[in-house]
Amino acid sequence: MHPSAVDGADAGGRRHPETVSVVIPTKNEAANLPWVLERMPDWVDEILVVDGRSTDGTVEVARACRPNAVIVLERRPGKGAAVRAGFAAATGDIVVMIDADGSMDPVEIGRYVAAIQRGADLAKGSRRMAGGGSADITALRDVGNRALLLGANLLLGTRFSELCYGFMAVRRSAVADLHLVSDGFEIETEIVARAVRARQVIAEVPSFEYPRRAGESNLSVVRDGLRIVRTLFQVRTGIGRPALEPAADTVAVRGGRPGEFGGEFGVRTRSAAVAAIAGVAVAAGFALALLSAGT
Ligand SMILES: Nc1nc2c(ncn2[C@@H]2O[C@H](COP(=O)(O)OP(=O)(O)O)[C@@H](O)[C@H]2O)c(=O)[nH]1
Ligand SMILES: [Mg+2]
Repeated sequence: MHPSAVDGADAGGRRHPETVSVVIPTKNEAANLPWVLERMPDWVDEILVVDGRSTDGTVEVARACRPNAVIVLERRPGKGAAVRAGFAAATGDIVVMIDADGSMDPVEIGRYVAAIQRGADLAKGSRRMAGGGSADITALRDVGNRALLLGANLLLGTRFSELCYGFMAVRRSAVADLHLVSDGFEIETEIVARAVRARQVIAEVPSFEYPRRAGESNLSVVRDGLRIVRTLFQVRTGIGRPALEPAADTVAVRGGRPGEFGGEFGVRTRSAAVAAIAGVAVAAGFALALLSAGT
């Protein structure tokens, strides 16, 4: 449990301190996982390593570093499938997801947990707000990310500073309302988009992204970028995905600076027609961004 819960500073007024689970998707991360596990705050209650059939001994390394880590073997391939399996297996009140490649520092986990304890259902990391940053992002990814962020904000009627970043925390009791179905790297976008549609309270917290410590990224900018566009469009329109309740007129989204949420603002969501036009614009914008970046 997070120290603030021990102090009785739990903003929700809950009587029991809340427990924290950390879900780590891994695909051949034996060289990086020890760094991540060593830097895990000691108040984390449960660590779940969701392995994608690694062939480099990742599971053995996890067991050696943390004998009591829960090892979940992914049934279908993909980071999204792994994250969903981790969420399903986690038992903590608050569930944090973090990459295993050393690009995200577990020391930051306290920020995410604190945001949930202050009332957010979803706390999402942002490299683009004060106190955050990236030493990892390539020019191509930066352009693609900006295009997707712009599109997501247009489609969802939000003002997020970040979209495609996998350091997040959720209140476990709110996960079922998201009806997540993604198998791939579009999972992060799906979590955010569905949280907006489910009118959950969303907080952004600053995060610094380091270079992957060893090995290569599993992400393909074009393939996964297009999956993200499709996910945004599907979640927004309900076409091609399990339907959600129609979104209400307004969603509450909270931005924030380190140590606070900042102002809360209600944002009107747009009509389906505007969303469809925005969707086409997003796809075109993303394609143009990729072309101009020279792929
Ligand atoms: N279980 C599982 N984990 C995956 C899979 N693909 C990627 N990951 C993990 O997801 C995290 C992010 O993947 P990474 O390749 O670093 O993508 P990037 O950060 O977007 O470049 C890392 O911890 C990977 O090991 C997969 O198919 N299955
Ligand atoms: Mg990475």
